[in-house]
Amino acid sequence: MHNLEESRFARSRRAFLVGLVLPGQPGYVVEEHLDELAQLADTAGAVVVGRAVQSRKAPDPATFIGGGKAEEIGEAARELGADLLLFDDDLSGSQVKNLEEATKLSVMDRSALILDIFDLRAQSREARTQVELARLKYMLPRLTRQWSHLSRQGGGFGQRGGEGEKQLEQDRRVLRSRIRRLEEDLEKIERTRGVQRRGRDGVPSVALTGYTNAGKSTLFNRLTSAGTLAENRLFATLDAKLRRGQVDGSRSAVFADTVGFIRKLPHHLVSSFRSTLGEITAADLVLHVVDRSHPRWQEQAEVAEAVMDDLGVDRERVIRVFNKSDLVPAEETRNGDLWVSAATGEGIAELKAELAKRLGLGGATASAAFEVAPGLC
Ligand SMILES: Nc1nc2c(ncn2[C@@H]2O[C@H](COP(=O)(O)OP(=O)(O)OP(=O)(O)O)[C@@H](O)[C@H]2O)c(=O)[nH]1
Ligand SMILES: [Mg+2]
Repeated sequence: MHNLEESRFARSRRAFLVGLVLPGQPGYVVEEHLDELAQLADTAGAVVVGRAVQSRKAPDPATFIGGGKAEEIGEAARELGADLLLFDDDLSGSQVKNLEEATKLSVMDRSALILDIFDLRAQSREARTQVELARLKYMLPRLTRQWSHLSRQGGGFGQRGGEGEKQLEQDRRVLRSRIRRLEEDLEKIERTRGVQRRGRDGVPSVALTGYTNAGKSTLFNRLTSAGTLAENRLFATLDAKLRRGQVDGSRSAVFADTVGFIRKLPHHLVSSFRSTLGEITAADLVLHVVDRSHPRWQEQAEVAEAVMDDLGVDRERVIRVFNKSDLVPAEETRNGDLWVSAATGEGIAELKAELAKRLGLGGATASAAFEVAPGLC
């Protein structure tokens, strides 16, 4: 199995980015999407050497961008010393195969790149199990007779006729049984999380969520004085982190820092990360952190809201907070929205007051609820 995974890694590769513009889509949006893809590539450890955008009426079923264009891009990319083509959209197994043939380069799609990053970042057993499950589910429909890396590993690549089919069927069976085993492991982990959560019954909980790099961990640190890794990289946080923080005076809540979302997040990742994301669905309040200084903050906020809807988060429980106010002209920040700068601490007191209000922490009689369950740091 490892061969397959190694062949999909972006680390230390020289990557050339490819985007597709469809009718009605402004070119600058695709460029901004490629900027994000470049950030993803960087996070995955690749060096970006160039990019190209192709306009078409519709994706080409065989090669996504069209055969002629593929050859052209392959040549341009090879001239720049690229050894990997990164596509901003999802490709089928046969598209990858055809593109690799036409360009003589390795080809990876956006989902594979995101899975690669998650794989790099996952540390806990829970996160590793979730990432592996998502990866196997991604691979399963993409195993084709021509493009079966498992077969290649087993020495079966290039086999003819029935041999290849048999090998492919065997590969699929191996994947399916590994998927089942991982799902069972995750169910156990999820049950444990449920038990732990019940142990905190009566303690108000606030989950931080939002687009990747919005500043969730930085805000979490502000709210809880925790030393969680915050960095200018996508998906710095994969494990949900729990910690208590003061909301007002003597009273506290349990805060959860969670994995960030991104445009076109592979849906297998969302379903595989169900146990981690459970912190969001189970929380009394959800703080939706938006990097308001980002040129595409609206799209990012919509992406996060769509994932929350998918997870079944009740919108009533969501508070939207605009972060990075220090990077936004002051006049824009006086509009009645909740503005904070997790970096400078500006607006944090107002945010806490809003949290206290929404959690109903107004009266002294409620103070019994703020005894935090043992076992929480
Ligand atoms: N200027 C400024 N930078 C901020 C602010 N909040 C966070 N940052 C920076 O934004 C980057 C991302 O912050 P994180 O807290 O890691 O973001 P995150 O949402 O946890 O990201 P992931 O875990 O990767 O999804 C870091 O470089 C932070 O220093 C802010 O209020 N102002
Ligand atoms: Mg984080």
